[in-house]
Amino acid sequence: MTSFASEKLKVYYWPMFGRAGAALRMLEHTGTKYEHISAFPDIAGVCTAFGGGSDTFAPPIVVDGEYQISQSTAVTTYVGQKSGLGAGVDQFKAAQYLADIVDLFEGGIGKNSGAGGAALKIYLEGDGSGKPSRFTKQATNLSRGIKGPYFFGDSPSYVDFFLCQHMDWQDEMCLRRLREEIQLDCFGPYPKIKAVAEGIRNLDSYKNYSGPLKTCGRPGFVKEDDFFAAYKGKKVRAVVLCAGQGSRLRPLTNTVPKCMVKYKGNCIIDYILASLRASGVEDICLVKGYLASVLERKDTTSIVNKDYDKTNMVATLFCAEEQLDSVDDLVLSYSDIIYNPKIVQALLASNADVSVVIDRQWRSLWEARMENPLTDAETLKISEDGFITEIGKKPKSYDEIEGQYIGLMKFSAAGVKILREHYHALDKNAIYDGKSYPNMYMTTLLQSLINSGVKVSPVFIDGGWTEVDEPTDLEYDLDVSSIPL
Ligand SMILES: N[C@@H](CCC(=O)N[C@@H](CS)C(=O)NCC(=O)O)C(=O)O
Repeated sequence: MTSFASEKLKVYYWPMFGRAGAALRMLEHTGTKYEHISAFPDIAGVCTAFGGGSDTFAPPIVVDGEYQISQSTAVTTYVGQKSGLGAGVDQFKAAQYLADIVDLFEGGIGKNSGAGGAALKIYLEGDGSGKPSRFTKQATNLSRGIKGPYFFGDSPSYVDFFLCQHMDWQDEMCLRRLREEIQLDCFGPYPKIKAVAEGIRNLDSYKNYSGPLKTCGRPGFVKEDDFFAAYKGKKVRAVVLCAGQGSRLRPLTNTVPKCMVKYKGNCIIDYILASLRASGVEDICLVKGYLASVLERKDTTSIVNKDYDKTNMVATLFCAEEQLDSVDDLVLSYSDIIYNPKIVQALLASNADVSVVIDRQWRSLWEARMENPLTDAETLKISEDGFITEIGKKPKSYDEIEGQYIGLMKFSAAGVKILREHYHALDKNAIYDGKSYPNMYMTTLLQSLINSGVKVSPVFIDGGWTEVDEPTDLEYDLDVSSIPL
């Protein structure tokens, strides 16, 4: 039995459940007639916030005959009590729980997630001091109020609908992705709270709702990849491309892959691992190919490019595609280069979506390694606003070389997504700089990204690295003393 003043209640709210979720769900559940008014001029007329002349500030607003009420807590109480969902409810405790729910979901999760993934992490998990987080205290408190299965016992009340409204909203904003991608189920330790939301979601009125409303009408509200990356603390993973045969280094590569050739007494790969780890990059995946079983390194993961003899760098990278999620940043490294930790740190410090290490002092290294540097060097041009416009072509003169690509780069979590989508959208039958799709060079892919409008940022270095292509490269004297092997 309902006791509304009017035949048909008016609910003024945007075209979504949002903060009107509890009221709308209760009206659906009790079969009460209502009109959902969501055109802006109509909403504005009842909202002081938008110029209206009443004492109700912002949506949701319920109009029941002469009576007009706002604030989602008050609206929920009004609709709940008048629609019969206040039976057995201690109204004073209910007022407390509604405020507690707002404090936890809007003040806690909402406000902190608005400040970014890092702020939400501290709110949910604590500041690392070992003291319980604010969320822990609030959720413990809220949970204690629930008799079970619902707040006031066996049947759902308006407080339960209100909790579910908030749970639905925050699930959509961020909690679902935290559970799925970061395995963080923040309400896991509070089964009573989860049971309330589940109980409401299992009601026929909720399950069978077929109207147009979604929890959140605007996708722009929902947290994006960078938020989750910030939550994870910008974890960086590295993929090292180790599939190559290194034919020019034979016989040194007859029994080991190229990255295991020794430079100053140590395998090239061990310099790479040491520089990455010294810079805090622990999660390292080696993509192996030629003599895969010979390359074993502790605390690394690996994947094998079985077609290593028929494919090139890009195809090798995409063998590790399962490593390329859109949460972690990715450092991508060739395995025939040796670089010091400072170079990795400069790369990590870049905030760009795509960052490529560029050596401005490349010429002295090339001059030491070969007779005519121009024959082996590649073009690199930078725009006035500081982005790479051209990379990896055959240069006609030194003017076309503003630095040299070294085979080390970083993609932000968003950059990884851009890279993957771009690569998969390319025509697999086309020829790229004279190469088939599986044989595409990394610089060709970077150029293709640039051509499609993606900003590729140089991270300039001045030496501190070398490359091993020919046996004579092993004679070059790089100072490796800062690489902690
Ligand atoms: N505390 C109020 C907040 C109301 C509110 O923020 N409404 C939003 C839509 S969900 C709005 O349109 N606000 C407009 C404004 O504050 O200017 C409640 O819970 O009802």
